[in-house]
Amino acid sequence: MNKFFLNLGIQPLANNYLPNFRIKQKKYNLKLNFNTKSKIVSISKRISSKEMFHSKYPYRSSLSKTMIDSFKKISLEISKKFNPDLILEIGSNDGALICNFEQNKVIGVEPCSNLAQITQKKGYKTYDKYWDYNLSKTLKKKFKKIDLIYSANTLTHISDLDEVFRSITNVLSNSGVLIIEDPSLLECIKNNAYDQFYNEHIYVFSIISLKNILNKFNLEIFDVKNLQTHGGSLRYYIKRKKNKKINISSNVKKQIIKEVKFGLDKFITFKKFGKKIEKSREKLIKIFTEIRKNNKKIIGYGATAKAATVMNYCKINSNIISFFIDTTKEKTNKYLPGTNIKILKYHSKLIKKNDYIFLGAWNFKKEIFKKEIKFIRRGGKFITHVPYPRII
Ligand code: DWN
Repeated sequence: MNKFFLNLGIQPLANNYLPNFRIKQKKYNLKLNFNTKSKIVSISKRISSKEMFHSKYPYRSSLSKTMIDSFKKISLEISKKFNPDLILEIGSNDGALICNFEQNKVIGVEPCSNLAQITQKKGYKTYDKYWDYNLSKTLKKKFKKIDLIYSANTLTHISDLDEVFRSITNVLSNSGVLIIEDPSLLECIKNNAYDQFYNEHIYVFSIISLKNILNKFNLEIFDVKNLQTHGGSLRYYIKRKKNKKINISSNVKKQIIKEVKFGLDKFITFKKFGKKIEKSREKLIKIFTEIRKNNKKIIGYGATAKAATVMNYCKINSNIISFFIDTTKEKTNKYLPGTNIKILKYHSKLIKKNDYIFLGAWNFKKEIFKKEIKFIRRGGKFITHVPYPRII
């Protein structure tokens, strides 16, 4: 049974950057549910994949050093630990992971054709298709044996999880390994990171909920790692249950215990989270209003899907935040979805003139602080809402 615990208000599609804020855009009521049986947290309104992931999708995973480094590290680990003959990446984006492998060792699947083209041009076999059973049949016919499947920040974006895993089990070899990584529900709830919930993030997994889903497909988690990426993610290492050659690490039990201790299997935890988020909103609005009362300027750093979610939930407009800066070409000179706040191309000069910067990309805080050391040294301040609204 799905039980409602938080209403994040009327939201646009979080990656729908428009050249004019007056253009009418699709909006929906963003509500979060906890399923008391499967323990999965999901958003109530599902938007079709075609509307979200298309030939103009703006998000590029290779635009941050943190992500490049993380993908490099896991690529080395994959080669060293599993030495696969053929790797499949589901949701290869602009190739931040697959570019670490030789072209004949890896296949990408990326439905956003603008992104798929980037890796196709570099000689990587990339299917610009949605991950589904039909595609898995095509791959099985063509490649016979895929011994490693990797997918980061993608499977939680697909509504039909049964089809996702049925298709994976269709192509994964018997001794094959599936590695998936996504934001950790535990970290989201602990850090009050409510902006991890928006139209693209249909689910936010915990190990408890993922285990329940995998069970149906005779898959099991044999290891799990906590990552710093995207504000705290989990990387799950998965195999077929019948493959007894791989031992189950004690990390799996430890993570389950951690989540149960925190109450991720109980509705009351999410109910309390919902109340905390309403307070978080009030506090953030208060911080912004007081700064503006003193005629100080605030800009936003990182026009993320998360920032769009926060701005729309808190009903913040350009009277509060003058503009956002971002390095993504596809986002600049457009507006943060659902707001009249313009996004300007990142330039250090734009930072200098301001007093406060709201961290839209709070998940890259370390990387950004390092880059903006001059702003910090001359007394510039950052504002964040994670784990609670404050000025840094
Ligand atoms: O799952 C998803 C993740 C992985 O990425 C998607 N549903 C959509 C997207 O979410 P997001 O927009 O919240 O992602 P990021 O990775 O937090 O976006 C960072 C943004 O900040 C990018 O637009 C690039 C920008 N940026 C910047 O301008 N300067 C980032 C850094 C580190 C910088 O120095």
